[in-house]
Amino acid sequence: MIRLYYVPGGANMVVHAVLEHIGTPYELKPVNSDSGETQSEEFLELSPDGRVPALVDGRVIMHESSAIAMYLADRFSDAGLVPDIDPDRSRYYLWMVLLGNTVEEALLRWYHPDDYVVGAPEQAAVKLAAEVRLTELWGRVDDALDDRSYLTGNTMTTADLMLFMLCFWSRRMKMPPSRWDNISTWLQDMQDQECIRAMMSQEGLAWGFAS
Ligand SMILES: N[C@@H](CCC(=O)N[C@@H](CS)C(=O)NCC(=O)O)C(=O)O
Repeated sequence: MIRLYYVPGGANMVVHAVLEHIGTPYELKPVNSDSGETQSEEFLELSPDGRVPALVDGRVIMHESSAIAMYLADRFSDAGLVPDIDPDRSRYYLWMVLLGNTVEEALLRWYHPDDYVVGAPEQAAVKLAAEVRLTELWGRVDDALDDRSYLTGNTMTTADLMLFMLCFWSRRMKMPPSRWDNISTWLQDMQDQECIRAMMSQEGLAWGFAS
């Protein structure tokens, strides 16, 4: 059976929502990052950076949320999480990579500036720069939602589930993504999606949850 290693509210959220949407049986395995479990020899074999999510699917062992989400969406293609007609498909690749390596990276700088620079003033500057960058990126996401209901077209894909996780992480920032009109409308729809509701409830999360 597929096994997903997670911490509540971690980068596993997108993978968890994908699994819920697909409806295949899977097992959730909690990992305690505070007790150092993510740095254990056993876990590092699954995820060499010592980070969640990690996924085991038979002989397949993966880390990196966007890569795992795309793998599962392809493996269970009947679930309809990957658009198969261009230009939606081209937008899907663009957003999965941009969300995973640019938006998520800016958020990690905001949450963990100590991973990037030493010293309190330097860390405050990294955080501020991350907020500025995110403000620009939310504007681009909002533009993409201007003439379509979802990020890549008119059906929900893995890219929307990835974006939802990143919006959730950003909800307490000075300029949360919900300030943008199209994102706000999209967020209301996404919060009602069955797979999002199931993932949030199983991870003990709510939109007002302070992490
Ligand atoms: N780029 C990675 C980021 C993963 C990541 O930063 N995970 C955090 C939780 S959001 C983590 O595992 N932190 C626990 C730790 O560092 O011990 C991904 O998207 O999978």
